[in-house]
Amino acid sequence: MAIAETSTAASATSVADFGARPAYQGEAFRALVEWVEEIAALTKPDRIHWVDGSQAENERLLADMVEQGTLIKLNEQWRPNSYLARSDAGDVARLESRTFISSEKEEDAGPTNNWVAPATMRETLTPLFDGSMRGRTMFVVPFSMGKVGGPISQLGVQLTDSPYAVASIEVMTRVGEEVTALIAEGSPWVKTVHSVGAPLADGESDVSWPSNDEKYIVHFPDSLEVWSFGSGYGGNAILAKKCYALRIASVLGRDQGWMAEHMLLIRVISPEGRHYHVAAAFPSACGKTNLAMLRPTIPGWKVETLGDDITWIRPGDDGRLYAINPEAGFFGVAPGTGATTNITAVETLHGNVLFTNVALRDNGDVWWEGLTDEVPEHLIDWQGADWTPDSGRPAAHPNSRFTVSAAQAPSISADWEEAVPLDAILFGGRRATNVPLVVESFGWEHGTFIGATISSERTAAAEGTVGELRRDPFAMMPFCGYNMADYFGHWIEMGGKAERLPAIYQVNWFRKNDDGQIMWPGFGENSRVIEWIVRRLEGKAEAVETPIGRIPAEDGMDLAGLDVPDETMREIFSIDPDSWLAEADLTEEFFDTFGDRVPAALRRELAALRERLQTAKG
Ligand code: GTP
Ligand code: SPV
Ligand code: MN
Repeated sequence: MAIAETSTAASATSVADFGARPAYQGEAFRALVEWVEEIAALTKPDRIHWVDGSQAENERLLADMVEQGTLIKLNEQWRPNSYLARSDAGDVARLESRTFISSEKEEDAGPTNNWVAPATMRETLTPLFDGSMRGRTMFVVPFSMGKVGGPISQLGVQLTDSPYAVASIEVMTRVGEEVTALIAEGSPWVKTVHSVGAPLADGESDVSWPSNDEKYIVHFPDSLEVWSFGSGYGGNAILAKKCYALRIASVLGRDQGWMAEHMLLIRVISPEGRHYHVAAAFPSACGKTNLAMLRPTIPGWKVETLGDDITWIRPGDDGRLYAINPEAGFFGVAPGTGATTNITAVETLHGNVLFTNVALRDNGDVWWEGLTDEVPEHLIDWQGADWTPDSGRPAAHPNSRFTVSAAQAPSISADWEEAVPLDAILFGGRRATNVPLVVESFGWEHGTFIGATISSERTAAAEGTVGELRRDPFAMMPFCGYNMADYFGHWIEMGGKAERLPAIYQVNWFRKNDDGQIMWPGFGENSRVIEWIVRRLEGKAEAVETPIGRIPAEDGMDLAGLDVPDETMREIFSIDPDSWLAEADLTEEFFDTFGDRVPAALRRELAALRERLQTAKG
C-alpha cells in the first residue's frame, strides 16, 4: 500500500502536514482511525498528532520540550544532542502497587498481581481519562517490538499526551510509517493508552513534568490492551516495554507457545572463535545492563551485546530455542555506571541521550554517583537544587536513567536484530547470603525450579524498602501478565518444545562477608563465571555436585590474576544445608500461596532438594 505524499519524511517538516494522519485506505487502517477517534472523544485533546518517526519530527518535538521546560539541552561540547528531564518527586519509578492485571477471572491474575474485574476497572478509568488530555496534544505512536516485519516481532500503537514518552518510545522501539503500513495491511497490533492525567484549563500554563497523584497502570490481557494514567516515568509510560513486551507478551506467549522474559541477551565469543548465546534474568537494577555490556577481564574472550532488559524466546525448526531482543534502546540505571564498572555504557552515552533525574554539572554536562571517582564540587541535583558533596543526599536519584539507542553501543553485535539460538540461561539476584557465585542446574526442570525460587534484595527501581529480601521468580514477579504458577507451568511445558534446551545456571555477584562487604569483585570479572559456563557447555570444565546443583571444582574456574584470597573464594561458594533447608521451608510457603496450581514437577524438585540437603547433613 502506498504511503500518502503528504506524510513522507521529506514533507513532514512543512507546518501544515506536521503530525497529519497518513492516508491509507481499507478496513484495517479504518479500525485504527476509529480507535484513535474513540480515545480522542474520551480524552478530549486539543490536537491529534500522528507520529511518522522522521528525524525532522523528532527534532521539533525535542525543541518544543526544551522551550516548554520539560527538557534541558546539555552542553553540545560534552554531550551532543542530549537532554536532561527532571521528573516530579512523586513520579520516579515503576509503581507495582498501582499496576493491575484486569483479567476476566481473578485466578488468572493470581496472588502476585493486583486484580480488579475488567468492568469495574473500566468504570474507574473512564472518568479519569474523560478530558484528561485537555489542552494537550494526543500523539499516535505506531511501534514495532523486534525489527519491523521480523518473524518474532509484534506491533502496537501508543496514544499518549506526553511528548517525553514519544521521544523515549522513539529510542526504545522502532517507530514510524513502516509500522503504520503493516497495520494498514492487516497485521495484528496491541492498543495502549497513556495519559499523564494533567489536563490544562484554558490559558493555564504547564509544569515541566505533568503527572497526577492518582496512578493506574492497567492491563486487560483478554482484550490485549494497556491503559496507564498519572505517571510519565519509565515503565509506567513507555508502554511498549514492561506493559506490552512483558505483561501482555507473556500472555501471548502462554497462548501461542513462546516466552517473554525479563532477560538480557549476549553473544559470548571464546578465544577459539566459537559463539555462545546467553540470556540472563536478574531483577530490576541487579546488573542486566552491566552483564549485557560485559568487557571480559580474561584474555581472548569477547562479549557482544544483543539486549539488556527483555528477551522473547521461540522454538525454532531445528529443535533449539531462539531469542530476540524486542527493544531498540536501553533505559538503563545511571548510578553505579562508570569507567570501572561499565566502560561500554559510558562510551555508549557519548551523545544522543535522554537522561532523566541525573545531576547537572556546572559545565552543562551530567553526573551521577559512580560516574567518576572524584565528586564534583558543585552540581544541580535531580530536583533542580544546588548540591555539594556535603549535602548529605544523592545528587542523582537512585533510579535515575539514561535512554539511548542500542545501535550506539560499541559492543552491539552486527546482527543484533536477528534471532539467535540460546545456549544458556542464567538466573540471579542480590543475595547477601546462601547463594554461591555460580551453580549449574541438573536440567530443565531443576533449572525451572531455580528460576521459580529466585529471591532478591529490593532496589530503587520500584517503590518499597530498598534492601528488603523478596521473592522475585524469574525476575518476573512485577511483569507476569497472568497467574505466576501457570507461568511456572509454561516453563515446564516449553522444556518439551525443544530437543536441545539451553543449560540453566544460578549466579550471585552480591554475596557478602560478615562485615557486610560484597566478596566477589563483579563487573568485568564476571567473565570468569561466563568462561566456566561456556567450558561446561563444551564439556571442558570440572564441576562438583552439591545438594543445590553443580559448582566449579577446586581449580575448575580460571582465577589467574584475580586478587581474591582462597579463603574468600571458599566462602563465596559455601553451602550451608541448614540455611538451605530453612529456605526450602520458605519456598514451600511461597508455593502454597498458589494452591494446587504449582506444577507437580516443581513440587518434586522441592522434595528432591530437601532430600539431597538432608543426605548432605548426614
Ligand atoms: P533494570 O533496567 O531495572 O531492569 O535493571 P538492570 O538489571 O539492567 O540494572 P543495571 O545493570 O543497570 O544494574 C545497576 C546496578 O547494579 C548498579 O548499581 C551497578 O553498580 C550494580 N551492579 C551491576 N553489576 C554488578 C556486579 O557485578 N557487582 C556488583 N557488586 N554490582 C553490580
Ligand atoms: C525495570 O524496573 O526493570 C526497568 C525499568 O527496566 S522500567 O522500564 O521503568 O520498568
Ligand atoms: Mn527491567
